[in-house]
Amino acid sequence: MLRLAIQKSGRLSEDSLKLIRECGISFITSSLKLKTESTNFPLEILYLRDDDIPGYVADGVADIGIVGQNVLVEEGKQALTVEKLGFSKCRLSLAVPKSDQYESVQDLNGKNIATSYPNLLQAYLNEQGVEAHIHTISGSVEIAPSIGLAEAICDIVSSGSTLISNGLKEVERVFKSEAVLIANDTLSEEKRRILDKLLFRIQAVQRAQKKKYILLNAPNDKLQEISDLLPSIKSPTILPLAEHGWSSLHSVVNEDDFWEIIEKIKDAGAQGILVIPIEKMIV
Ligand code: PRT
Ligand code: ZN
Repeated sequence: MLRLAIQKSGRLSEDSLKLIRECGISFITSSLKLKTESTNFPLEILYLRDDDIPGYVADGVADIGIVGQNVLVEEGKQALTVEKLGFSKCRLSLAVPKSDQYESVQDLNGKNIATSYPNLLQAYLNEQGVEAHIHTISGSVEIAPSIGLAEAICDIVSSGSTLISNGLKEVERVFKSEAVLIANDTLSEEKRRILDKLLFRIQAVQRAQKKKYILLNAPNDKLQEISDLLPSIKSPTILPLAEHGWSSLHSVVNEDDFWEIIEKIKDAGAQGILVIPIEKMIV
């Protein structure tokens, strides 16, 4: 059985559980439980504080874990990153009071900076050749300038609204992060095989999330033009409609190109366009 550590409650929890469920892995959750076993896959889930996950994986208490790259790098524990998971995207940024004059990172020389990420911040300051005083605090970092604890902060930013509501402006991006699947670097062969199975499913789920299935009707003389606009896995599926001279065309499109493609195929004569989410995609 493979042991997976995920965050018990916080910003990573819901998406971590959702991903495991989308992989067809069933388990019973309870807010009181600290671990559960899957009923249909050799997986045990441990629920932990996110900060503890890299250490548990490095020590082999858990075999794999889901954690933000910010926490993984900050903790500096030995663990392999096996897959980027694409959720909980955020950045670690430096911010100063909105009214401050700020030209470059050199302005932070000799300043006090409050953060919960001293290691990531120190590495960045070293790289930039800046000497500043780092004050490590565990939370409410954004209020540090207004209470006189520091002139600048270094904290996680997502939408940026927390900075704005605290009268701060983002001035430098220190680190980009998203959730990743990590693994202990000395897994047994049997556990590695289970991890490979899990990874195969995760990749199928992730591939599907970026794609949409598209169905449309078109007159036969427009099919070639429309097909050329639709980059599909191999080539689009074309089925004749009951109405003479018309066909139904099925294909897969990238979510990113989606609106641009829709406009073009409409202009080319496509009608009755349906766009459907894909649950899993095996290639
Ligand atoms: O209790 P536990 O220790 O497990 O959880 P935690 O409180 O330490 O972490 P949690 O649940 O807040 O975050 C878990 C992970 O989610 C982080 O390590 C990041 O990898 C990721 N993540 C993504 C975020 C955010 N987005 C985020 N916006 N982590 C924190 N924030 C906070 C940030 O600290 C700031 O206070 O949200 C605020 C900024 O958000 P915006 O949208 O206003 O910019
Ligand atoms: Zn934490």
